[in-house]
Amino acid sequence: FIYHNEDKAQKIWSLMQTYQGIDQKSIQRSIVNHVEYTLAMTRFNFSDFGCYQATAFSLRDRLLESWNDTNQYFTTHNVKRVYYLSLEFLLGRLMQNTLNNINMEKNYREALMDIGYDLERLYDEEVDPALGNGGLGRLAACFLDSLATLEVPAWGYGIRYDYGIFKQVIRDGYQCEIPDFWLSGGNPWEIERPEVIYPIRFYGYTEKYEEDGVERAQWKGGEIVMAKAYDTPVPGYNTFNCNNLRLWKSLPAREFDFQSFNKGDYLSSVESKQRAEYITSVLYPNDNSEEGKELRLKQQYFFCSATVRDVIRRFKKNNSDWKDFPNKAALQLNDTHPAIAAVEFLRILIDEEKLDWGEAWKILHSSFSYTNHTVLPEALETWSVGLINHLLPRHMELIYLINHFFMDEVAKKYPGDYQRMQEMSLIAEGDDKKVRMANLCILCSHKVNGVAELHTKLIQETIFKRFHEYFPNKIENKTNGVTPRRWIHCANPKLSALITEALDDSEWIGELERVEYLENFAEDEEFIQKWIDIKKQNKEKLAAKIEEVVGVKIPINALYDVQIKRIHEYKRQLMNILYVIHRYLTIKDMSPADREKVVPRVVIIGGKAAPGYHNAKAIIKLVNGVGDIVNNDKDIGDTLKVIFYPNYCVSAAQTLIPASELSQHISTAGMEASGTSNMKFVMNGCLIIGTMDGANVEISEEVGEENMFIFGARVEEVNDLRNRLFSGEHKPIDRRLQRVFDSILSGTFGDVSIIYPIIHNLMEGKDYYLVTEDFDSYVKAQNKVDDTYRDQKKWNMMSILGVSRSAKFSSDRTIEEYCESIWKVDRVPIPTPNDTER
Ligand code: GPK
Repeated sequence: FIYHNEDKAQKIWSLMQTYQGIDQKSIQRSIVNHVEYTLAMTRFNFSDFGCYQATAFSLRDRLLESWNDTNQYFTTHNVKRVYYLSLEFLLGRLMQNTLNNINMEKNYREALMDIGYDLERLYDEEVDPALGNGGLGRLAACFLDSLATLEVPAWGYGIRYDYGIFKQVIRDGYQCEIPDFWLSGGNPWEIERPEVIYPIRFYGYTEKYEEDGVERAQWKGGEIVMAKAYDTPVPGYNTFNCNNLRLWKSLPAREFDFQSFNKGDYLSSVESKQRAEYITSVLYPNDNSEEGKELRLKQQYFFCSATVRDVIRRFKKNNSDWKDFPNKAALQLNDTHPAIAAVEFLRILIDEEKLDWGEAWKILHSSFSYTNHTVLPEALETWSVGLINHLLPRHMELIYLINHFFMDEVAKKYPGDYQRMQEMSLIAEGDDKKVRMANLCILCSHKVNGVAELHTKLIQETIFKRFHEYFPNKIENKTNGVTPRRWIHCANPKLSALITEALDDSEWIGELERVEYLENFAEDEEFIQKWIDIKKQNKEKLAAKIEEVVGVKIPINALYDVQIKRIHEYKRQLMNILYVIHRYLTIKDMSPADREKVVPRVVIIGGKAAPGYHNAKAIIKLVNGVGDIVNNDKDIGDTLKVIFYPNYCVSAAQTLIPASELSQHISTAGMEASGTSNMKFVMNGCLIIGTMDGANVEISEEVGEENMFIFGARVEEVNDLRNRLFSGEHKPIDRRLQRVFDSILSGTFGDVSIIYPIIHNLMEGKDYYLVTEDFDSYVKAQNKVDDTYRDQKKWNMMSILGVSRSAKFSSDRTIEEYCESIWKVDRVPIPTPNDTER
């Protein structure tokens, strides 16, 4: 809206209190105003939850100031922007992170204290927004923090699911899933944008017509659903820049279905409208596997179409030449989930903007790029041609066209090599033809990346081998990272303060390279003592939490050994619990005097299983069964405790990681693309027991193999070992492991029936994940853990060295690399309002 009348513009300007004040009175007034005017509660008596909400609204006000200034600035300077498209953003709670990023935690704590509220308690009032499954979604959230911190103009785009990842509760040792309607208490962080709304088409048909001698196509008919935008401001650390996360919600189109209305079927016409809202209702709870449901494809197209339209609208506001598009926008596909965005973009350029194929393809190809997160075949998305054709008929035509041109090229380069053509085709032939979404993404992108060095090498040499030969400069590595703001500074404030004290300033929070200097303290007795004290306090906090949620009292003077991640056979939580049983049986055999010499351990395992993943659920049941027996065994006492930590989520991680001393990253080599929690643990002074897989390899390069507990088959050995096992040539089962199997199968740890098939397979050599193969070397590594822990000085030195050498794993480093070699975008710091304006 433009004020044509200067006078009115002046008046409005003078009405605005330009920026919120940062003094105590202003903070308090803003909070209390929100209590009364936004929440309509009485300002004389409001609950912790009310106070949390009002505080969040007062923070949102501040974020909106910088959000508006940032976007205004980006628009007037017509800068290049990054668009991160992801079906998942696992944000975690926002209040503490916001306060720290805008450097207001102290001011707010004191202002709240002064009116009788404890900020730390308010943090616990916040729901944990969990619009993601695991690593992939959390990576997107860390990237948002780093993008804003590095002052890169960037927006995240995704879906505003009504239901995030389910809540896990354990009943009789079994996982139960409870729907997570996270919006029931309202969401003070978001801004609804009723004016940012796009119609999205499904089904229908394509119509061909001729225009100026050119054959054109148009997609028509079908049904229309509306996409409405909800924005969440994303403040950077120590900058006035504020980026945006735009999430789409589906709504019915406004027009009424007069057909059924006339038939007098009013209620059923409302019902059919309601189906529109269903699209964004729930996040699919699968991690590293696809389900192939039509509704999921609808979600993908729905959010991609709205996003592409929004991006194009923003581009057109300032630009008139399509050739400039790649200089103004970089679209990153987080896995293949948003792959259809590329086809939608092409469709708009060709059918609506009337560009010719060559031009459109070039623009698409120079602005899109794609990240692969897994080599697991069950996670590589394919969609049946029939389904795409039904839901998105024009897109299916375009996919065939893309494939047609590409296959022509391949045929020219490799005449007669039909095998190669078949492998590289976008279409997997067969009774039920499928579109291979990864192939589509590779073709449409100028860059493709893996998420750790080993993983990138594997995709180059295995699943994308043909593409790597064909486009030798396309596939490159971008090792993952995590944000030190959330994962050190917020999660472990005591450690953060100690680092700041040692380095004599806090700049390391924005430049993690600076922690290198901590190396000088690795043998400093006084420093080590402080280091130990902090870990102890974090362990006490965790122990209290575990007593509260699980009802088990755990000792403080034990080694806290933690494995927290989605439950998956390749991650081998099973190997962990089999070892725990071995440890239990060993301690049971000991004399009381020998038991005294055992290093006491608390083993904590946490993670959700996809609701349909039976083997993963069986493993959860076994862990709970072992806990029940071990934790109540008088012979064992405090030498071993086994905890299944229920409902593992971002906020649980923020308590668990700072309290951990040993963490397990024990996937079969070659199967974990990167892992990101391994990085968080190292940053919190935790040692790693792990295989040479994913980012563990690079962690060992940085911190030194001598400062980790590395074991197990290497990636080059896995195929041979597996073949040998499956051909029946396996060695006899390790006798310790056999004893563990016997004790499980005799019912020591509860119901045998659901775990039986898994154990039975292992005994038969049907051991795809090499649990039996790696067991011996795992036990040896565990023994080394115990020996090292006995030497507390050594242990803590390793811990300090780990932190001081963790800088590579900051997502700031990762994002800098993406900016440099994939997105070609610059930092754009926006001017900071000076204090007189405040
Ligand atoms: C990979 F393919 C997938 C998936 O569907 N979900 C998911 O979380 C993870 N991932 C990998 O398993 C991790 O190794 C990796 O660190 C993470 O993505 C981020 O790249």
